Amino acid sequence: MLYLPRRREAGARGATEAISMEAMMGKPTAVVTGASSGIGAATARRLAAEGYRVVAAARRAGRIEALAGELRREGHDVVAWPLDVTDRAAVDAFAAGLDRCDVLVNNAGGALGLEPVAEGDPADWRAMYEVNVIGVLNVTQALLPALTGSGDGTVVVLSSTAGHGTYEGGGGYVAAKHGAHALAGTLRLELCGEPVRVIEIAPGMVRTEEFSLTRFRGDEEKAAGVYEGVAEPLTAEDVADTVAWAVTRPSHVNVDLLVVRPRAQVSHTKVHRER
Ligand code: 8X3
Repeated sequence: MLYLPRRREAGARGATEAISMEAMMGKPTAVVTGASSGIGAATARRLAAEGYRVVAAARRAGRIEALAGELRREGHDVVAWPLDVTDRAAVDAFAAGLDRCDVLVNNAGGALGLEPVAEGDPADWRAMYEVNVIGVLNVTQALLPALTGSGDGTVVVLSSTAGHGTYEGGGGYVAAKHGAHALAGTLRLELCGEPVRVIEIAPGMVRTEEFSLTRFRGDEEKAAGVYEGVAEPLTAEDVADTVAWAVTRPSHVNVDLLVVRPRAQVSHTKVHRER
C-alpha cells in the first residue's frame, strides 16, 4: 500500500488515505448487486459498455458467471462474485477482496406477496426488510471506505416508486422500500463534504423475467396479470439506462432522486390498460 494524497479535497476528515497502486492505475470499478437477472444484469451490461470494470454480485453463481463470461468474450472487464447481501460476513469478505470501488449499485431486492396488511406474513415482511434495507446497509457500509478512497465515489440505491407512496397489497414491500429511500436520504446528508454522492433511482412498473414471478411465488398467470394491457412497461434496459446516465454525470452533479415510470403508469393506482 502507498500512502498518497487524495485526488481531490474530500472535506475535513484527514488529508491522506491509503490507496493501493492497483486502485490508482486500474479502471473505474462498478459493483452491481443482484446482477443475476433483470435490472441488475442489464445494469452490469450497460456499465461494462460504458467502460467500467464491473463486479457482478448475486447469490446465483451460475448466472453471474455466465453473464461475466459473455461480457468478457465481448472484450469487457467483468468479474462474477457470488454474494448474498444479507450475509454480513460474506459482504465483509467481498469488500476485503476488492482493490477498488468507484460506483456501487445497490440493486438486490424484491417483493414477496401482495396480501393486505391484515393478512401479511411477518416472515415475508422480515425477508423483504432484510434484502431491501439491510442488504443495502451491509454492502454500502462495507464499501464506503473504498468509495471515499476513490476520491469520487457514487452510491446508487435502486429503490422503487413503492418507496414514495402506498398501494393496497404493497404492505411489506412498500415499508421496505420506504426504508431504502430513508437510508439513501440519510446517507446523503451524512456524507456532505465527502467525495461520495448518493443517487436514488425509483422505478415504477418494470417488466422483468422475475420480479412479479417472485412476488407471486411462481404463479405465472398472476405475475403476467400485473402487466396485462399495458402497452409498454419499462424494461430492465430502460432502468439501466437511467443508472448509466446518473452515474456518468460529472462528479459534482448529484442526481438525488430519479423517478422513472412507463408513460402508461402515472401513479401506482392509475395505469392505462388497453383492452
Ligand atoms: C416495483 C414497483 O409498483 O410493483 O418496485 O411496487 S411496484
